Amino acid sequence: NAAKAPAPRVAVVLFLLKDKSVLLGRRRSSVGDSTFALPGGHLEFGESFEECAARELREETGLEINKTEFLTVTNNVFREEPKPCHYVTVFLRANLADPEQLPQNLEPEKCYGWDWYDWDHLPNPLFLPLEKMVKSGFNPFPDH
Ligand code: 8DG
Ligand code: MG
Ligand code: MG
Repeated sequence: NAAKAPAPRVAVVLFLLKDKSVLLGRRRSSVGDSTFALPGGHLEFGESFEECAARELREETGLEINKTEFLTVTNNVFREEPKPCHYVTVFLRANLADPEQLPQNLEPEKCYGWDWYDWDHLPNPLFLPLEKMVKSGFNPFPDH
């Protein structure tokens, strides 16, 4: 029944880079529960990828960014999750507008907390889309 078939959705997620670290939060969600993931969320009608990344990061952590750049896009089908879903996930990177600004856990019902993790010592388990990228050798830093 086509009317009931769920459609793929667009997600925008952000590698927020600070020195050799990235910002990750442990998810509280029906998708990838308790895994470490990037900040991000659903693209809203009319938004650019950059606007979406900045908005989601602000909503989730209070942080402000600059120098936002497109990195890549991946196709992610979550068949085995309690609520099966399909995301076309757009990955951007950015830097903190103010390197002194600290992340706040502004959506504690969706995240156990945010922290910086050294790229060479990422936590486990990573959210599957991120895990796949890391295993493939992907590196989000401009000068690696
Ligand atoms: P919103 O209501 O604020 O728009 O959405 P959200 O509650 O912030 O959604 P989300 O789960 O954080 O992100 C939407 C989807 O993006 C998520 O269900 C699957 C996909 N996604 C990936 N990789 C990542 C990632 O590393 N982090 C996040 N947050 N989402 C990701 O494919
Ligand atoms: Mg969100
Ligand atoms: Mg989110």
